[in-house]
Amino acid sequence: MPNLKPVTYLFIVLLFVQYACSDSAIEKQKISEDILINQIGYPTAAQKLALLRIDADEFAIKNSEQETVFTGKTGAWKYWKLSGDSVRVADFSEFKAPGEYTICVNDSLCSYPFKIENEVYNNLADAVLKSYYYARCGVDIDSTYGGKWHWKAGHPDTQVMIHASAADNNRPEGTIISSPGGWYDAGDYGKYVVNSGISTYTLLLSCELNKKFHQTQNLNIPESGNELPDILDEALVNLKWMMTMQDPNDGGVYHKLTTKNFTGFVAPSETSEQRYVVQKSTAAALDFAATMAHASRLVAKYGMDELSAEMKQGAEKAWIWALRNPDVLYKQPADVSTGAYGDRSLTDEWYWAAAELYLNDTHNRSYLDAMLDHWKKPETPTWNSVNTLGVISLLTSDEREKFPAVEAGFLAHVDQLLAKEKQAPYSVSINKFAWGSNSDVANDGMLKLIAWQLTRDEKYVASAQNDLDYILGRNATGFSFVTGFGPKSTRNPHNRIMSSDGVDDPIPGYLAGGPNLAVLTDCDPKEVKRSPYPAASYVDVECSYSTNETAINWNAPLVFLVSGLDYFYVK
Ligand code: 9MR
Repeated sequence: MPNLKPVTYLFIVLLFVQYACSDSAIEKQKISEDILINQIGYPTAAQKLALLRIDADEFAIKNSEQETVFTGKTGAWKYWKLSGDSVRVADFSEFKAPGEYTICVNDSLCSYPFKIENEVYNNLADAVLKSYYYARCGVDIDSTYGGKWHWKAGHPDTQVMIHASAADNNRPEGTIISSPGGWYDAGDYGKYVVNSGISTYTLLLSCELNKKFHQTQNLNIPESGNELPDILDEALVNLKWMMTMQDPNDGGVYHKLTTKNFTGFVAPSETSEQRYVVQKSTAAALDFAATMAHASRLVAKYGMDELSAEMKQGAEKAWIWALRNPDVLYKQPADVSTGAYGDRSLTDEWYWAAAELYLNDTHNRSYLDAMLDHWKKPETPTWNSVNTLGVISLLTSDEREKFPAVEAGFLAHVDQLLAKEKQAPYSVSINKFAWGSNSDVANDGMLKLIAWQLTRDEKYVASAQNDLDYILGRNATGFSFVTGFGPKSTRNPHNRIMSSDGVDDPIPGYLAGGPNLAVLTDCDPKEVKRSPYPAASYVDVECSYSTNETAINWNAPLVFLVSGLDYFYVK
């Protein structure tokens, strides 16, 4: 033993402690993608669950100084046949101190960092709604509002041609009409009435039911600062376009406005193909009637009486057209290959439209009769299943008391969602993975928050939190499916604007469609491998239109879910 002074010993010991406790300890810690978390974080009071695909009986929550601030035991292994893997739950709901943390197991494997704080979703809520500003058709997206994402307008849609399938005596084939504005539907440049209906309605619903949250939200869009909430300004962009899709001669509504075939991955201003309105359909008329009837009530509350009257009249005319043309299903013309949104069963559209028109005119017996004729058990909404939207409108109106059976049906569906979630190893209600599966998760979450608004039972909020956790990373793929949110989040969505804007980072706030097995060959299967399990079959590559596209009907329930949770926790 060398003869050193005590102070030198102390110095050596300190050096060792520093080495052991900091650098080497941090080096020792590896980020593990097998610790699945909500990559943005959890509100202070929320239920907080992570999932582990690692064999560990205990877990630790560590702060940014690597200090353990909470420990817990993990749950039993549970196998999910939809993801083909097993997980153990780590529940740290009890831990409520705000800050930035990781969750670690076996001393060395840690998650990505995440936050615990009350307003943890504010930026997310703004971005998911602002995605609609970036989806505006026919306007310059200016850097004042768009930041590093900006481009020149394309698709003015002032010279749109009547397609043969839409021709009649008043507007023969080739007639030119003007139908500017609105939002691009998805990763393509089309505009589709059926899908616009549910998307716009869902934003209006968030505007109404999460009113307090939206009232103070500032998105930095051109209309910000006017007397309307930004979410209503944004919804009006699409409502005004939808109004141009109604034929003033007979009240019928064109199904869609697109080119004949999908255009290439070029910027909006570089496209020049002729755009057409294609076929009037009963689904388009009914979705239009429902959305306009609903919007007419809301805009009246903001003093827009003239617009309200116009919308109400448009809704009634579309309803009458539908009564006269009850079975005009959309049939894709031979020379058109853009999206079909071809619904085959319209009971739910009839119900939704009847309910909205009834709420505008409660003395009109025919709307009530139509509702009774088309009653269907509530289910999670999709573009082709919209009866539950009518149910929600009824239950959140002054007429609620008159519809106890409707309310019971709605709550029964949501309770079933909660029962499914309890059974599911990933603590999520979804158990069928269709194209756009992430929107089904978001819509489940929306319904749960509405159930909370109706009952004030907080079990629904905890369950909605699980849906958001899933979307933000606690799922079998380990991806946060919202662009720009989360260290491992979607970066390469199937979206023509993002592909052509010259910016490497995706525009933030877009929800990717999510895992499903609908089309396994959208990318070259030799180059892009896909999981055979529905809950895991997602790839973050541009070619995967079936798992990685963005769409207005997928973001809309996410707007509701994030805004609603924010409203709940921050209120
Ligand atoms: O969301 C739609 C999905 O339910 C269908 O299975 C799929 C195929 O018809 O189409 C999806 O909608 C697409 C639309 O047709 C065109 N724009 C992009 C939409 C999202 O992929």
